[in-house]
Amino acid sequence: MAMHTRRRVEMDTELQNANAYPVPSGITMEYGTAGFRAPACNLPHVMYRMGLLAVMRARYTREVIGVMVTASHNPEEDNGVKLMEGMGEMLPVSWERHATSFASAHLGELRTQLSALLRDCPGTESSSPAQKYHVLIGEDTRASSKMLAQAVSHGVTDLGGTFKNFGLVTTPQLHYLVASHNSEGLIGEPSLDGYYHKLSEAYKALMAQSKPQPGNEGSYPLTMDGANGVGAPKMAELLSYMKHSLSVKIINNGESGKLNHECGADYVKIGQRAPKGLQMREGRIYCSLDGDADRLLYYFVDKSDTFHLVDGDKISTLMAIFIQHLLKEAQLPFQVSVVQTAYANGSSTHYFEETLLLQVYCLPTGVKYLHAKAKECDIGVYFEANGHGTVLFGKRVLDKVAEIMQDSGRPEAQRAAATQLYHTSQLINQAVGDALSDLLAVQMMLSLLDLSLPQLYALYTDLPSRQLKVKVMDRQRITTTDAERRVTHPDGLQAAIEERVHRHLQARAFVRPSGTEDMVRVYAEAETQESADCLAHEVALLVHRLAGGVGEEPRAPS
Ligand code: NG1
Ligand code: ZN
Repeated sequence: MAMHTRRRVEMDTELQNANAYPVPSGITMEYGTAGFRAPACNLPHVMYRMGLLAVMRARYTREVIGVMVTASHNPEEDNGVKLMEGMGEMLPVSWERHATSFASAHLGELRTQLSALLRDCPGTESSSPAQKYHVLIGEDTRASSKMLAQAVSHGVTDLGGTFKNFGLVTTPQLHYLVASHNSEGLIGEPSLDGYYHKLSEAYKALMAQSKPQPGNEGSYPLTMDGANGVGAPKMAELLSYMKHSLSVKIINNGESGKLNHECGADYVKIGQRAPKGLQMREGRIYCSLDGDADRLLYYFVDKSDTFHLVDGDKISTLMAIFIQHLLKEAQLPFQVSVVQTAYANGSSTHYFEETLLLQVYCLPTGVKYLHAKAKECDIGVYFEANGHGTVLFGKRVLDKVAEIMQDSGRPEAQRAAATQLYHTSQLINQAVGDALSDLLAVQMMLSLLDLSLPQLYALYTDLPSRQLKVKVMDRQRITTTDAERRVTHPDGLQAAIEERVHRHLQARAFVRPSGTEDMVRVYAEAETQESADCLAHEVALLVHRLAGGVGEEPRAPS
């Protein structure tokens, strides 16, 4: 049987569509922080090859695999692809290198690589005729997504796999679909209806347990910026399941504006400003999604019209406080841990450690790292400052929660708190950061804690920060250590950064190559905005000078 399978992939006829997807000359790509991302015109061959790889991975894991066609917050002209599996996790790092070498393999090499993978990965070689290798495909709203999703499906069928293309879905919805398929309904029905049903029922159950606080939600009406992406129509669908338990005004819904253009979570976060055209008013609250709805940020203006951002760090603060409170009420001795990246504001880390007395971990950028760490915790709250994150509940915790819920001998308050923990674990997407699920969770937690968004914002004061980008000849020449907080190469760069940092108060700075753009990212924070801006510029200059900068030197802040 193994020999038969091996021969099949080596035969020309088995890769019927391969000739339609030649590798363009001069293009090599790496499977980065979030899969492949590039201008859409450079991607058809990558998509086809990811269809092939998805089938190989399905053979190996014996699970349904997901392939999402999206470039998230990148401009409309870009696109991208990432694979997901099992309970919705990202492709493991050990297979990212197969993805990278498949992506630029010409036809002959591709066959050789497929054969090598069949040979080297136990499991990929054996196949029973009854075993179906099934791939779920999702697309975002980009004009190129349909054609690219079709290229994925050609790769799938060329290796004898079957697929279902769900068309327009958010990235987290595809994660849910993959996880629910693989768990045979245990986490919910494997359909969009199942997704909406699960979220809306959990939300309603939690809100039903809240003491009536008339006017709470009404006094903070929510406006959601959909980034002109897939999150807008999907939020509208979710609202139709909410039966008036939540009302959200959706703007930038994609009917006229361009995807991620002057709107969306990335625009709001980087510029610390509202999406273009939005007139903010005191007393209202606002949030922004990114292009594939896995990031969420909130914001508001105060009396003097000053803009305030409630970023991923503050959202994790809310979630940690809420869960810590419920654990206490439920008399459960479990630990809440917080997982961050180096981009987390220093004040948030301080608040978690010193005020909430929680364990904080710092991991390299990329939710796959954060997710893996959070999974090791009793309850792991992880958010990137940019608004991508979720809360994971360990099995030990959920088992104990179930036990208390069912034990009628326990005090009512303890059982109520355990029930709320259970519904919270159902509301928050356990596979991946999910803007729609996070939005419901934030609304619910603010309401149940009787906390306003400005009150959440005021729990601690962010240190002023600045992010810049520097173009260099080869960004991979910069290597880092200590969760990306220190540079190890080129020589001298780290010492020079430290020397600049010491000139500022409460300062910190680091640089790392982006995994999604051909840029080096610079981050600085300090006691004042002026100081953070100045430090970021100084460090950007160092990168340009010591790490092969391209074009003009970064300009000083005006
Ligand atoms: P890169 O380009 O590697 O910095 C960005 C974000 C990540 C993550 C990925 C995937 C920052 C600083 N970086 O990665 O956190 O969200 O995109 O979308 O926000
Ligand atoms: Zn995204």
